[in-house]
Amino acid sequence: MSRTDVKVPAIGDYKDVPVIEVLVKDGDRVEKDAALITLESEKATMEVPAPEAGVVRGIRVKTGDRVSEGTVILALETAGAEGAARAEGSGKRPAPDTSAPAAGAPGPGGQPKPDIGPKEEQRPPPAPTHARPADPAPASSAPEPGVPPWTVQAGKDIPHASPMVRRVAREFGVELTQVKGSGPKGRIIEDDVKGFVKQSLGSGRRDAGSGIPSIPPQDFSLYGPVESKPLARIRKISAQHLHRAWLNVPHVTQHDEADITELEAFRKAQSEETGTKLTLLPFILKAVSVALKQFPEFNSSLAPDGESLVMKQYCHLGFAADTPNGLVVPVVRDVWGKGIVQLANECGELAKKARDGKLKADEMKGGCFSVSSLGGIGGGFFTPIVNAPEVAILGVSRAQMKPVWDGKTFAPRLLCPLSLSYDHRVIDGAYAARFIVVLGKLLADLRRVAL
Ligand code: CAO
Repeated sequence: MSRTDVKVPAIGDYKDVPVIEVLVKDGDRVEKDAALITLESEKATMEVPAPEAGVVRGIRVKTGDRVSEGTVILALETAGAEGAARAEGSGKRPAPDTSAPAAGAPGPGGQPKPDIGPKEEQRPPPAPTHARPADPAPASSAPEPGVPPWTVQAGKDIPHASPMVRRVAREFGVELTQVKGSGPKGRIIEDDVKGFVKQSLGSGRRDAGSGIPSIPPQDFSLYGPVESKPLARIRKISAQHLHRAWLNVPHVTQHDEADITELEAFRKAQSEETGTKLTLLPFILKAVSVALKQFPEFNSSLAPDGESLVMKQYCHLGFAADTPNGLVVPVVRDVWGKGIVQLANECGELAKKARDGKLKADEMKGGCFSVSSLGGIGGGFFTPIVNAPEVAILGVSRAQMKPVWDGKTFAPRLLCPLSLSYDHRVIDGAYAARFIVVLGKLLADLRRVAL
């Protein structure tokens, strides 16, 4: 057994660098190159590695102490020459030579190594970890004279955290750019990571560890005045729901235009005759319900194990309603059994309740298929997000009068843009195209609804 003092290796021109973490304690057995302490200069953090395997004896530094090149940080009890010989004799691999290459020879990462004194003091250079967020990105990876290689890492967007905290974050699958640091100068400490994990679990967030690269937070106030506006509860709920659907459902959107010239004339005439304000929406719902009967896979949901379809023997249709607090989707029940006037009345009541914030949870449940109508507002085709576990949604945009070739001449026709998004796991493109063609025919000639 022999005892070796482990000293801070060459760290360029830096002096009095603070120790921010002591990663070992007396009696710990460490492997060669295991991190012993973490130092932090103004520009970067780095770990001082164990020069060889051994047992930690007599730690001489604590967090907050300042060290420079040559400061003894601890003693390491090692097997020494005797132990190495024994290891060799017993067939075990002896510890590799830890002496550093000659001054000027490339070190790890191809960087020239600074001269670090007498041979017995030569150690592998401190493990580079990360540059501080405020570091300007260097123009090249070559170190400036007098600057140790580890300070030259690019890293403008790399969060400020010690290697140990990074390890903890890696273990939990936490993206450090998402974590707010509470340590000195905004450094992320272990408790920040743990707090983030707790919060993520509590809020049902899935971005930690989901494998989806997160968007690094930005300080927008750097570019102009900003203010914070809390999200309404409905918006937060629908955001989660939409995000979940977007991530789970492989979407395809099929567009088409339905000729609603006759339907529009009928709608206006019936509004007058019945005294009920009939918008396009109830007609769309009715036509969709008939198309769903012909294409029952659109009226299904994928079983959670993905092995079968749940075919629904009923037809409840949701429609997206724009409210001051965000998007809600009330559901009209049993559309197969209802006429246009009844559907118009129910849509009107549900839309009013939605705007007044009086919809009950039950009135938004059980939908088989949804319609998102932006026709009252304007705009062309769009790509609605499937309201999972439903398998499709129809987007309806504002109808416009357009010239249509009828074989002899161009005739003015009122064309309504339709955008059908569907879950490609359940519905094939050809099936979807047939559905939208049939829907177009139903809307073009409402008599087909009665067939
Ligand atoms: N083309 C032409 N005109 C249309 C039309 C279309 N596709 N759709 C509606 N219109 C007309 C209506 O007929 C009505 O005209 P009149 O007053 O002359 O009769 C006018 O536009 C207003 O209709 P409306 O949109 O208020 O009524 P609606 O029954 O068609 O729609 C509702 C009700 C609740 C769907 C709607 O108010 C709404 O909230 N739409 C927004 C849905 C939404 O936000 N979707 C996005 C979800 S994804 O982010």
